[in-house]
Amino acid sequence: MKIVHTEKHRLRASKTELSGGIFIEPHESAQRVEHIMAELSKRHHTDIVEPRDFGLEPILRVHDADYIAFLQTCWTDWQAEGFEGEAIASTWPSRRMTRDGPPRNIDGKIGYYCLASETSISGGTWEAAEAAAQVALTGARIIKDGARCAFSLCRPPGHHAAQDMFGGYCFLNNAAIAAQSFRDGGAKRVAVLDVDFHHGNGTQAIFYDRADVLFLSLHGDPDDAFPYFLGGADETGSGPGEGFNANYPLPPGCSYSTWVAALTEAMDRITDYAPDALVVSLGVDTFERDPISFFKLSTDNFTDYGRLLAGLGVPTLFVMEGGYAVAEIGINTVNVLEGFESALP
Ligand code: SP5
Ligand code: ZN
Repeated sequence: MKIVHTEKHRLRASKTELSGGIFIEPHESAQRVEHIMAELSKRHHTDIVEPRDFGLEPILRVHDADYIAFLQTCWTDWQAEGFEGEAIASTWPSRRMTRDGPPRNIDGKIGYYCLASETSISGGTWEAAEAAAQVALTGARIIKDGARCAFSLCRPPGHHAAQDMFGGYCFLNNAAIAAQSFRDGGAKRVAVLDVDFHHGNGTQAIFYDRADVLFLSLHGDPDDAFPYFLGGADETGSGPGEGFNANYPLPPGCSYSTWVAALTEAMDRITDYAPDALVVSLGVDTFERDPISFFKLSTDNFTDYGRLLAGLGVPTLFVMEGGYAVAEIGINTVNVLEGFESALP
């Protein structure tokens, strides 16, 4: 399958992640992509293409213009304020604070547009995020042009980013931007299946009131896992989107058999929906040795579910999301892709 990749991911080079009250080296690092690229090369996947530039228009179909302007200027504004460290939110419009809209000061503004403080913004973050969105759009284009599947090796990831919020290592919702581009390219129905360990709160929020994009997510129960405040099984969509959102929260220690039972249910929902295209938010942080997650998938399990996904018979775009067991991220990711390809007719 064609793999879309750009070295511009390296521009996302934040030095800090706020974790357990201290600053650590970010889990979401350039090494992740290096390991995936090395494994692709080792296993002779050589059909690697650069992203095309589709401009801002398809990004603005998903994200608010004021949010994009914030991302573009955040780092400059933060530095102009005289702060020494990376840009990190500390004050939010939380319950019982009723102001609507962003304040002028960047320290307030970043809280307005932020959903989790582990993610800091530094020079190059916008440029890398924008390039990752183009990687997703290029993958969608390859499928619109007739391919059965493609892999968009996006970094930074995207599924936590909502219309106007960043966090969870995400800035632009690459999978949602790709899904919307399928719709704008004439697809009647698009399904987004999120198999990252974490709930895809951003993707859910973006499509929650719409019936033309079915969102399904398997993830650590938000009672126990980030992003905590969305991802319950009772969230089924709103208005015209009622019935087009499906969450499968799963418990700590979740085995592959439990996980794949939920996947099978989700796949049945996709089959009933009969989408013209499928976007898979592919996080491999479901791995048993992932440092921030609590599922128990083995390396072989990734191959197995890759095979199952091919059985849906829908043109499929894989969009890279999370996965922080860096030494195994390449093996697990390529296993999904090879499992998928091995089961194609
Ligand atoms: C794209 C993606 O996978 N984003 C994940 C963002 C997770 N951010 C919060 C991480 C908090 C992890 N704390 C768990 C400590 C386990 N020792
Ligand atoms: Zn994740």
